[in-house]
Amino acid sequence: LLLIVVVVVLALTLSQKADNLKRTFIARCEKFQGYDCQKIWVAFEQAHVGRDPCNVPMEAYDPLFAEAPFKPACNRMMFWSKTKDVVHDFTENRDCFLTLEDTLLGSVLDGLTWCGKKGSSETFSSGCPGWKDCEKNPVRSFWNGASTAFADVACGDVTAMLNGSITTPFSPTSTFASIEVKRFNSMRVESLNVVLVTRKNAVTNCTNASLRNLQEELDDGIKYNCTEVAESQVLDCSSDPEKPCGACW
Ligand code: N1C
Repeated sequence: LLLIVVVVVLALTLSQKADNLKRTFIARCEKFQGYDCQKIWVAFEQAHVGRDPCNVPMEAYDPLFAEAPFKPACNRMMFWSKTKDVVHDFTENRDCFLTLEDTLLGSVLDGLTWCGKKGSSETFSSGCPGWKDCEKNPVRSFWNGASTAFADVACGDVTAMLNGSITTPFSPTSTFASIEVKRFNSMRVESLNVVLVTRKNAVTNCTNASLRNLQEELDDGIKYNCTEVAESQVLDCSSDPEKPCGACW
């Protein structure tokens, strides 16, 4: 009897997790005005439900991206790599810049894990492949597709916050390097402005070798700038709404 109870409780908690995912999805979605969140959920589901969780291509999310498109915000678009916490601390407090996580789909799925299973019509939120377990897992394909679409609409002066505390701030395996930079189009993008976030024990500056690779990757015609900025200065600017965005660094 005890075994049956344990099994039932376990089954309930597992299935509840997927319900939680839907609740989180809808609740986060409803913070945005003018969208049909049920319809967006259905478009999200169709990308992974019933599929082998290691065989979800990026294109599976095209109907989802069509339902809630990424709108260009010229001169305000912010990209990042290995600086997730500081960049979002900044964008949450100030309206200067917009990251992918500030868009509907980016904010709805940030930090979540999901997958389907062959022969099942459910969404699971545990027992899913990790980022590196297989290339075409649903989470990775979503971020690859979303990063592609977000970088495709980049325009004007674009900013990227990179991490000055690591030896390779522009890492070839990052989403920023492998996808976003390659999508910046000189017809739309005027310049790329790197904000290299440093700490007291900074190991990197703007002369870093990986940043030379970044400049070479850029489409001809896109201007490049790099500024070393102390993390404390970024955080100060986050907490000082009076300070004009242009005076942050
Ligand atoms: O691989 P990264 O950084 O270079 O990816 C960051 C880059 C940003 O400019 C975003 O536009 O790619 C986009 N992006 C996200 O917005 C995002 N939100 C959450 C990429 N990945 C994102 N995640 C998760 O962070 C994702 O699950 C993956 O595992 C990390 C990648 O972070 P990174 O290596 O610091």
